[in-house]
Amino acid sequence: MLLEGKKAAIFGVANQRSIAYGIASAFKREGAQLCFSYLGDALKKRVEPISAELGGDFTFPCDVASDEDIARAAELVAEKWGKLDILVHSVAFANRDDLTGRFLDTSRDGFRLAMDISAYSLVAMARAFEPLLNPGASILCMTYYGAQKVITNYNVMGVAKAALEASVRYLAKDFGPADIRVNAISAGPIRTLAASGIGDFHQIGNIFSSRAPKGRLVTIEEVGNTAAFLASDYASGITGECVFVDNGFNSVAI
Ligand code: NAD
Ligand code: 0WE
Repeated sequence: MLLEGKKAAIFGVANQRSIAYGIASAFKREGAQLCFSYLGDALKKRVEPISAELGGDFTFPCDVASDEDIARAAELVAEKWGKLDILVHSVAFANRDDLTGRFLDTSRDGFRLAMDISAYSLVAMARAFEPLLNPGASILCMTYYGAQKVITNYNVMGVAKAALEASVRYLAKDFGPADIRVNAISAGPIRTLAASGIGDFHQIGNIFSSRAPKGRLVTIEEVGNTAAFLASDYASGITGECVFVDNGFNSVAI
């Protein structure tokens, strides 16, 4: 088992279709101990049974827009476990109105919200958990190709993911001397709650499947398996990296 004896905190499970659920399942299979955050009481009811199913040790509330919440989460993990080996950030949010039409029309508040929850929160979490992270620890986050190329309607989220990917590189530099790695996984489109919240996932899925070398969507299991590798000691030479799990989509031009 790749992750035996490692303790992982997972942020971003909403339901069994969440990418974070695919990651947690793979971690569980590979022998990791798990704990889960949830956003608000509405999601507590969903996350607790999932934690029970995957043998999680505990769950805790955390709105990543709140430094207090993040500090409390780090205190709780320190209390329960002492140390941590894996931190998973699988969280994003922008106003629905900002994920359609012209990027040009993004308001200051909409831009700030998307950047805060989808990009800055990784920096805030990394700093709060820094004292807990063991040598050999791994920080992972989720990104999307819209950070690197224009994807219609992804708009302010593309800009936030570009900031997230750059943050991964700067964090990797800061954490490198402590033997702590920071990486991003760029997943192809997957029909999760967040993806269903956008207009035409069907069309995006069809375009993706027809252009991707493997001719189909990726699954949360495939993302989970890559996350397990990146969190494992086999990936000890990989940091500041963005690994595509997209069936080859990004490598094709025509
Ligand atoms: P999801 O809806 O299952 O997960 C998104 C999570 O973000 C939810 O658990 C939600 O509670 C959490 N969240 C939102 N605002 C938050 C806040 N303020 N504080 C704490 N948590 C908050 O959807 P998903 O597709 O699994 O998304 C997970 C990650 O994967 C996101 O970063 C997303 O951008 C990324 N991603 C998704 C796809 C896709 O097509 N689904 C592709 C590439 C990358
Ligand atoms: O990162 C994402 C989705 C992130 C997201 C989704 C929502 C929907 C509901 C952030 N904020 C919100 N806010 C809401 O109110 N993905 C990679 C999935 C996604 O989103 C798109 C995509 C794909 C793929 C938006 C436009 C075009 C393609």
